[in-house]
Amino acid sequence: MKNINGPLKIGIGGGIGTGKTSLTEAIAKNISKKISMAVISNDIYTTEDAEYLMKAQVLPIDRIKGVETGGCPHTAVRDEPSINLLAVEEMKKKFPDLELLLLESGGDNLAATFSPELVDMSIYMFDVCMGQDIPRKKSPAIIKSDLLVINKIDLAPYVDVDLDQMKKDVEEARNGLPYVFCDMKKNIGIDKITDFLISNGGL
Ligand SMILES: Nc1nc2c(ncn2[C@@H]2O[C@H](COP(=O)(O)OP(=O)(O)OP(=O)(O)O)[C@@H](O)[C@H]2O)c(=O)[nH]1
Ligand SMILES: [Mg+2]
Repeated sequence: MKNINGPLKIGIGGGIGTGKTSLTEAIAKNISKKISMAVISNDIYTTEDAEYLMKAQVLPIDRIKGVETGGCPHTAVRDEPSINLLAVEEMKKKFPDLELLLLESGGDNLAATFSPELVDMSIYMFDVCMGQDIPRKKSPAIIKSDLLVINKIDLAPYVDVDLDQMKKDVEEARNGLPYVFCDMKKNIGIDKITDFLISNGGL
């Protein structure tokens, strides 16, 4: 039984609008037929992202839960994650066979990380529109997340980002840890992310 220790819990964090919900949607489309999964999506005052995922019909409605954090996104996933821990327990109870649980944080800053009490591994996202120098600025999320996703590579020419240079800077910041350059609109990089979850998360 794959979920002998409960579902693999993956945190997806990153800047506002970088593509966290798009990634959640893509992962669900890619593997939800083979793997029992659910999503917990954080927003500050609404359940907008959860509603988006429900409308997109990527998973049955009862496998998607919106959490209204009401404050700084990182508080609810790092400093005081009780609201999310409750949501995790609720999903585990509803779906005892659950193998994968994705927890999307609200959009946040470069220091956003997840409490190890809440997730087993974390994915951090930034997008090329945030600027050429983002990987050089480093930060706990860029350096230490289990997987770094650099999204919206399709937009690099429009925001004067040199992807070859960005790759060199990412390599240096990650110091051997994995990363993936993605274009969610064209589904580029998604397979590498799901492969990472399957091989490193034991799915
Ligand atoms: N061009 C381009 N647009 C993208 C890509 N990925 C996501 N988007 C668009 O970027 C916008 C924000 O994407 P979301 O997935 O909602 O981002 P998010 O990180 O969940 O946003 P918040 O939860 O509000 O912080 C949407 O309009 C997406 O369609 C990409 O690879 N390329
Ligand atoms: Mg979102």
